[in-house]
Amino acid sequence: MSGNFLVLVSKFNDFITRSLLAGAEAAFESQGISKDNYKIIWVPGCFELPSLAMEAAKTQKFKAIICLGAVIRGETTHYDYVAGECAHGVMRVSMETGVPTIFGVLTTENMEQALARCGVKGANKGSEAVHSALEMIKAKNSLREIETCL
Ligand code: INI
Repeated sequence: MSGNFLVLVSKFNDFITRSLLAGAEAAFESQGISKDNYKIIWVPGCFELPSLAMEAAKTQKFKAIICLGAVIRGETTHYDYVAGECAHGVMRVSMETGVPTIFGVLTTENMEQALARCGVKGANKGSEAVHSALEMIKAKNSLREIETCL
């Protein structure tokens, strides 16, 4: 599947998010999607993912938008605000624009849990996010086909 995909990546916890991005890029490659077919933009933290995703989605120039980040619980309630707003915002982008916008964001209690989910060879939320994007594009196409038969 070719076309324009946008990958937004959070710089916060970049030790983790760089691995998520590597997983995403490997997933694109495994699906025959070359680097020409996707763009990558870094944002400061997960809190900033939805606003840029919304701006991008509104252009209707992207088949899907993949948001990658890692929110790791600290000692304050900051985690809840960042993770909650990010999840809510990403869903809002999908719902309001119709552009599949994928929540490839780890929300974990600690660094160990995050490391276990960003392995380049094992479980990798970045890789899963790309597969979710492709599935959503296919699902949308199926819906369009059904609609034309009604
Ligand atoms: N951003 C993250 O992506 N992950 C975190 O774990 C995190 N924590 O825990 O603070 C985080 N905070 C920064 C936030 O996303 C914004 O960049 C910042 O608040 C400026 O708006």
